[in-house]
Amino acid sequence: MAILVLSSPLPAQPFVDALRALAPGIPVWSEADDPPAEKVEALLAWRLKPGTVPRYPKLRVLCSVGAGAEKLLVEDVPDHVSVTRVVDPLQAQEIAQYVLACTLRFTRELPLYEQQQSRAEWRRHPVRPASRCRVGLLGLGAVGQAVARAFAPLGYEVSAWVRRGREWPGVQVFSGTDGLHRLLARSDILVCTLPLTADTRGLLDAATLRRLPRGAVLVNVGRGEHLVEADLRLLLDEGHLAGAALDVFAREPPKPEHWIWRHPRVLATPHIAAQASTETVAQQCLDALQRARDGLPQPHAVDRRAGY
Ligand code: OXD
Repeated sequence: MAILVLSSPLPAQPFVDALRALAPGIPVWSEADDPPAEKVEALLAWRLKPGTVPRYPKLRVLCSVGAGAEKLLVEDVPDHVSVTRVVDPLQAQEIAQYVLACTLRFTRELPLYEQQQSRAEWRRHPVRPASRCRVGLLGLGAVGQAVARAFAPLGYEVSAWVRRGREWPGVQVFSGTDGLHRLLARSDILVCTLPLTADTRGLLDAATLRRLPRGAVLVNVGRGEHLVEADLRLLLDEGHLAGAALDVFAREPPKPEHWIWRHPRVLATPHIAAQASTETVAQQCLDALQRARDGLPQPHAVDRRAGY
């Protein structure tokens, strides 16, 4: 029985090497090995096409190489196959660092000072008061919580929109449609940390973004499909939004001619806000396989109905 790595577009070899190093007794293959399908017990993958899973009749567990697993939730995954995702506290911390760095870049006017420096221009601008740097988080899961903790010492007010209302120290929490509108109206920085589900796809459209205060900034570390990219462009060009930091895109990478690469108010990064270590991914895949063999619950199971 074996593990098959289907991590495309991420290279498979680092995952294959890490799995082999941690479990020398288990055969580990990549697609290039053309493995016998009836031997595959676990798939480690980033995205799957319909028709892939039924090829492996002995499959027990489907492990995402990422924190998000929505691209594995294809219709033909049988109920007895567990779907798991990576949960890495360091990853949440890295995303919080990224969000903080992007936010401060905009709120402390670093692009402006970089332009001035290129002209050897010594000109001081007033510091934007914290009251105009209110942070609104979409989602307060492991990532949202790490982001909230990172902002706590900076004096920036933090609010969050969650599916089910709950208390969180130092964070004003909103839920429901009315709650979303209230959160948007008070978010100078809107940070999307949501999982991608049927309910959240396309949430960041013109109607939503227009509810932000004029001059707001969007930071998207959720999924590219949360954002209607053309609507973002409209709001940036109208001047309603002052900027956007995007680490995720509907198509990754965006085509070279995509406007997003060249827009002066966009910071575009190649899905690097966090990267779980290959060792962590491999270890969690091996644990998931062992638990599936032993009939134990999966601590990092994806709830297929909720979609995350
Ligand atoms: C993700 C990841 O799921 O980078 O986006 O892990």
